[in-house]
Amino acid sequence: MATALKNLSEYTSSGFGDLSQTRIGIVVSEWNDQVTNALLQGAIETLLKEGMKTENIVIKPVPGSFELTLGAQRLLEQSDISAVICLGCVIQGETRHFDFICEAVANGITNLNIKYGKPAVFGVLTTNDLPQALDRSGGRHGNKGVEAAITALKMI
Ligand code: DLZ
Repeated sequence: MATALKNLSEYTSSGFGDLSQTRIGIVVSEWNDQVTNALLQGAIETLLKEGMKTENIVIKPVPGSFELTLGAQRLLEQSDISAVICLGCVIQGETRHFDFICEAVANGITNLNIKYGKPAVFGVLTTNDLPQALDRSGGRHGNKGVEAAITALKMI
C-alpha cells in the first residue's frame, strides 16, 4: 500500500497568504463518529493554524458518507464559500455495501468539483477495519483531516 509507512499529516506550510476572509465548508459524516470527529478536529486545527477564522469555517454534519455529496453541494451553492472538505469513514463489512458507498461518494465529489469549479476535497477513509481508520485519524499514520485541509488551501 502506498501509504503503509507514510504519516499523512506531514506537511510544510507553503504560506497560503491572508486567509482571514476565506470561508471553507466542512461536511462530516456521523457514521463511525469516533473517527470522523478526529478527522474534523484535525481539519479545523489545521485551517486555524494557517490563519483562517473560526467563524469562517462552516460545519455541516450528515448521517453517513453517502450523504456527503448532497451536503457538499448545499455548501458549494453559497458563493462566499471557496472550498468544501468532505470527511467520512467507510469501513469494510461483510456485504458489498462498502463498494457502493465508496464508489458513489467518490464519483459524487468528483462531479461537484467539475460542476462548481471549486475544490471539493475527498477526505474519506476507506479501510478494512476500525484500527486502520484510527491509525489514519490521529494515530500512527497521521490524520487525513489535516491532509484534506491542506489540500483545500492548496487548491484555493
Ligand atoms: C449503511 C452504512 C454502512 C453499512 N456503513 C457505513 C460506513 O461504514 N460509513 C459511512 O459513512 N456510512 C455507512 N453507512 C451509511 C450510508 O453512508 C448512508 O448514510 C445510508 O446508506 C443512508 O443513505
